[in-house]
Amino acid sequence: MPEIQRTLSIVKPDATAKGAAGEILRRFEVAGLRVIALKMVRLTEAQAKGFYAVHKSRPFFADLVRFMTSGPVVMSVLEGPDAIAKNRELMGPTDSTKAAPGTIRGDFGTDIERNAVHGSDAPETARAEIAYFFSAFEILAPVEALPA
Ligand code: FUP
Repeated sequence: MPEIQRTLSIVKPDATAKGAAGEILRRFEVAGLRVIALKMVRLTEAQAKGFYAVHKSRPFFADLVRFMTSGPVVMSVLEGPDAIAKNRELMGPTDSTKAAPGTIRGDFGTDIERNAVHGSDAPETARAEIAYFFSAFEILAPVEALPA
């Protein structure tokens, strides 16, 4: 039985600039991932630095923060069976130049930095990343639990 998981997705500034946010969310929904929280924001430098803190000593960090704050992003919480792996399968590999056509990064990314989307890589990081950007009040209860 697949585990029902939640994962954080970010449509990055390169993809929102291309007008691809709707198509990317559609791909999640078609694949059985339910959008249970959603917002469009422009990250501040502090928010982007905090989100990518694990990479702060890497040579690409400053560029990555500049890119992630260069325009709006569409952030969502996705829920569904094996949502973390499913999302990463839909995204394709980190380096867009190595991503197959039909994957989100293959279709909308440019390179390893401008790679269209972020997706959490494990249950613990998913929990931390969701809590970093969403309050509990912004995340919907399972639809099945809502009154008719
Ligand atoms: P991913 O889990 O696929 O998002 O990839 P990583 O956690 O390895 O990297 C996080 C982000 O750092 C990538 F989305 C893009 C950026 N990055 C670079 O810009 N250059 C690199 O060489 C590696 C990663």
